[in-house]
Parts: sequence; C-alpha cells; structure tokens
Amino acid sequence: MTDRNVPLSALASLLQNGPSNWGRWAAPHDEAGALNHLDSMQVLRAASAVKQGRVFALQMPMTDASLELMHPSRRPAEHHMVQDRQSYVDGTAQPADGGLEWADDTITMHLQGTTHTDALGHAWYDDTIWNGQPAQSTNGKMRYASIRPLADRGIVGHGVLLDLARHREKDTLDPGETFDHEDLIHCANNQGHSITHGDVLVIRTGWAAYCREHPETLNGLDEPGLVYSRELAHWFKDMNIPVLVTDTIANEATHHGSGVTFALHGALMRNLGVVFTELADLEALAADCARDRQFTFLYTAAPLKITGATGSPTNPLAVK
Ligand code: UVW
Repeated sequence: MTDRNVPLSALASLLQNGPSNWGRWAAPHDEAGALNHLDSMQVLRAASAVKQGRVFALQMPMTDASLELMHPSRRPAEHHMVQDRQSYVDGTAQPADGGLEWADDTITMHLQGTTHTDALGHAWYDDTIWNGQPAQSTNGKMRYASIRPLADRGIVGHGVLLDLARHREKDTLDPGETFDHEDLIHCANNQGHSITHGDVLVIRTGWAAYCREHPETLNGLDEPGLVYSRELAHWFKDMNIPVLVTDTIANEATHHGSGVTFALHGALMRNLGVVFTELADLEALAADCARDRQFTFLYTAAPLKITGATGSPTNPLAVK
C-alpha cells in the first residue's frame, strides 16, 4: 500500500518502542480495539451534546461519478438494475398477486470505495495485525479483526469537529501539509472548547471538496493530514481516542519525513486499535459549526455486518 518502494522494516523501525494497546482488552480475542472506550458513560455523554435536534449525514454520495472519491487503486462502484418497470413490459418479471411490482438492483464495489470504516486488520506491517495476530489471517477472508466485530458493536460517541482548514484560514490544506496533536488542541481552543478523553475526532482539511473540483489531484497521492510522531501516538493512547474521522482518503499525511508512507495506519490502527473512518463529507457540518459555534455532537456510525471484510461503506451521522 505504499507509493514508494520502502521496505516494511522501515515502518517497523520508525514505530519501534511506540505505544501499543495490544493485550489491553482481552488479548488475543479482542477485535474491537479502541471502540472499547465507547462505554455507556461515553454514549450518555454523547447524547448530552444533542442540543438542537439537527442531523448531518456524512457519507459521500455513491454511484455519482461527479461526487465520488477514492484511492487511485480502487474503482468506482458499479450499480446494475436487475429488475425495473421494463422487466414487466418485457415479461421477465410478473406482478405479485394483486398487482404490486418492484425494482431490484445490485452493486459491485470496493468496500473502501466511498466513505468507509476500516477493519482493525485492514493494514499491518511485520506480518502482524492488530493485537499481535498473524497477517496470514487475512488470506481469503479476514478471520480476525474484520469489520464484523466493529459492526456488531456499532459506533456511538461524543464527536468533536476540528476544522483545521478554517483554523488555518484556508479553504483546503495544501498537498502534504501536516499537523499534529498540538495543532488539534489549538484548533479546539480556538473554536472555544477542549478535546476530552474518549472523544471521536472528526477532522476537516477541506481536501475532499478540493479533490472533487480538481480530480487530477488524486493521481499523485500526497494528502494533507496528521503526521506520525511518538508524542502523537502517546497522545492518542493517553486520550483514549476511539475513532478518527477525516475528509481524506487515508486519514493521515501520505508521506512521513522518514520516507515511510501511511505510518499512522501502523501506529494508530495496528498498534492502538483506533478505528478509522475515511472520506467523510464534512463540508455542511463544518459550515454549520462555524455558524453556530457548536463543534460537539453525538457521533454515530454503523458499518455493515460483512463477515470477513476489510471494511464497510459507512454513513456516519452527526447529531447536534
Ligand atoms: C489505504 O490507505 C490504502 O487504505 P484506506 O484509506 O482504506 O485506509
């Protein structure tokens, strides 16, 4: 999954002696990782953030080429009508007794080809996935840490929007532009609130909206985003961050200064069990938060219960 020919050992050596949550929740059986932070107290805290009864649906529309974005190695979803009004005209379908007719369709897609939640076993290095399980468990289907345990649990937590683009007075961050946990804290303070233990971090860079207008940008993947440091990884662990949501393809600055790509997939997903939801559409939510200055909300997302899958399309909801 790297753009450059960097041996995996470079990633292992970058992350060596960094923080880990392996064994924190019933190793080797735990497959929910940092979602374990989202206990009933966190759900009640999330519910208390609902002040206005307004809902923002954060998935990008699918099967609309002008609105879809995805990693350049993935293909757009293919939607196919297998039954429609014409089927009854042609006689390939018959109405039900009494006259009811209906339409049916199928979809073929990359499960990461729209706004999606990654399974904890989606990315690894050193032949080992989340909680120290062998990467061979991904062969054929994910026998460990697939999307299913996350979907069985559901995701409900206290969300905070961190609008890094507005914080830096830009429509979008630049290609490769980075920020860290200190920037997140400053952004929150600037917005008039803090980041609290167990918060679901929803970070807007403006990148997805920019890429829709400039699709050629996706060719040389060089996304802006969080960048790995040991301090950043410790902060995620110490703050009990359960879920990271962004409006970028991979939830992190593509390139780390060491030459490694996608370092946070290793440091946060594989090592800490932080759940990634990527490619969220945050424009309407962010505009609303900028207007009413309420940057906190109930965040909920329900990945599909696809047994053995590496991820699932997801339509997260922010309820203010
Ligand atoms: C990659 O980073 C390649 O995958 P995802 O964005 O789904 O985590």
